[in-house]
Amino acid sequence: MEESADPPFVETYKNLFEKLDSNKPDELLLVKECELPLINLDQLKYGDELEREECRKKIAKASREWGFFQVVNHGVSPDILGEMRTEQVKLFKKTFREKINIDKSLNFSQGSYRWGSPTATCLGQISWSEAFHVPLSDVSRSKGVSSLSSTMEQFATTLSELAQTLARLLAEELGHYNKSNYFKETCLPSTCYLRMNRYPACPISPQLFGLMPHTDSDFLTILHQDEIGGLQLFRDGKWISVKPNHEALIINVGDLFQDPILIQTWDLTPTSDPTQDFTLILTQDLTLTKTWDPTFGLIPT
Ligand SMILES: O=C(O)CCC(=O)C(=O)O
Repeated sequence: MEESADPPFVETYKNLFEKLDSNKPDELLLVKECELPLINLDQLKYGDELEREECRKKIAKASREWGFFQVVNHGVSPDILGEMRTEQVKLFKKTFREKINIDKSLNFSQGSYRWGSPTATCLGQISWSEAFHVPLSDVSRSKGVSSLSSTMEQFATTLSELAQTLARLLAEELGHYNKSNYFKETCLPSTCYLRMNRYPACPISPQLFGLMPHTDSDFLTILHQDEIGGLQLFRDGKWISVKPNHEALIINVGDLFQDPILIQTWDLTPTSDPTQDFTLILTQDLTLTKTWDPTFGLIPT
């Protein structure tokens, strides 16, 4: 029998499934789809002073009002996004056994591969997903080991430049104009991560989370979702679903810049296309040797 690529979700959680309610929960039916504010970064790169200022204002407004926005003309070419996605699909197609051992062959730190929720004691605590969560220091160390690691390195470098630009703009929004090196010094490669997520279809129930509700405890997260989507955020007292835009990157202003915003993923409907239901994430976090300076301030909402 062919070995499975999927983690052993069903076997692991079978006792919890006994408590399953066969009705679709209201929350799933009621979630509305929304489009995040869309910002064209060409204005920032190629615009005159007035256009650049207008773009900065749009970023600040979206951060204040949503804590989330999407950017196009972000500098990450469709080619590199496509190559990264191809490598991601190939990686997750490996058997579960290969995935749990892959850190050695790729020179990644132990535990880079994760799946499910080890401590779940009820259905609401299960994250029906698997991920490679790789510090950028591992990404640069492994460059050249395989086509995956070289592509990851290229992808992470471009995304990090974008993250640094956006973080600097947000710091300026908080009145810190002299912090041009701040993020280079505080977001070191060991505490910034490239995460590749996969949300396998759940044969048991649509009631389970792809990722349980959480907040991003970093400066900034950049996310690319495929056409399937599934990302939801909590806004004005209810969950809303973020409409996928394949050309755009989603920016989540993290907890170090703003009051925490709850996010979750929730779309485990089986798809006929095995190259679907993946996301790519870059997180920019504080290095462990630095303590956060609370006078930095939070973007008011
Ligand atoms: O994959 C997504 O849409 C969200 C991922 C996420 O929130 C995470 O990896 O922390």
